[in-house]
Amino acid sequence: MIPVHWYKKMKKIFYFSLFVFILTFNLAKANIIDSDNDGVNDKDEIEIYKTDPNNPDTDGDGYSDWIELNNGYSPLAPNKKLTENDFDNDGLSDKDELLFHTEIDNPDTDGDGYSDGTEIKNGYDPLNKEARKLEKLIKINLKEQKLTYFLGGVRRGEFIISSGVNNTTPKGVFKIDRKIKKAWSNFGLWMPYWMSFYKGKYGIHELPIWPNGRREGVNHLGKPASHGCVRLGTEDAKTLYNWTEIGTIVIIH
Ligand SMILES: [Ca+2]
Ligand SMILES: [Ca+2]
Ligand SMILES: [Ca+2]
Ligand SMILES: [Ca+2]
Repeated sequence: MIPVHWYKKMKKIFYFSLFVFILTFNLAKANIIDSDNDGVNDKDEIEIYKTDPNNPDTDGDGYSDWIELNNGYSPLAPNKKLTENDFDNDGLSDKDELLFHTEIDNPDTDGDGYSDGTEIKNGYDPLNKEARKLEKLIKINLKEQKLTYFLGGVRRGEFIISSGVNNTTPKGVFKIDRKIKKAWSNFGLWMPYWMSFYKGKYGIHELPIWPNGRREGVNHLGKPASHGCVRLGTEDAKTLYNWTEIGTIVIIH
């Protein structure tokens, strides 16, 4: 005969297993369930996109949530792209919120008192209460003559460059070690927004200016023309200069 306490124990185990099974089953179901049949599952609608899981066209503009999301439009605002909409008014577009995994309907995802937009603008992790910075990275593709920069692995922009002729731009992994707003070159011209990545020898800077005010290499953007530095167009150089920090990694390939 089975002792009573054993019987009770078995009964407990059975009900607990049943509970775990039902829970797992429901969680799995929630992942695939799509109540309004718009192609976006309920879990993602609720947790990520903040759309109505029971309405295939949340913003009522005639396009389903799925169509909008897959074409770069906001399902929360008629006729607005994800890049143009800022649902929670935190200074970060809905597109960026999705890329950085912050909450579209919460202006301060990590609750540290700084908005998601402010954190990204200043290079901080919007998902961490601690004042932790996200990694900044500049990638330079010599073959394509393009510079791309990333924050926390998210691409923030891309510019056309003009690198050194005859493979004079060094390849490898470097770090920005110096920033000078207007540097003087040994070749007798100014290099605005100069950022050295090779002990002051090579850098990224704006198209140089001769002492008489003439801009050098305007027509050469997109092809190698320098002595080894990486040149950028006027607005681009300023944008990158203001974004980059000493220590920002530069990968040249
Ligand atoms: Ca749905
Ligand atoms: Ca819609
Ligand atoms: Ca937000
Ligand atoms: Ca925050």
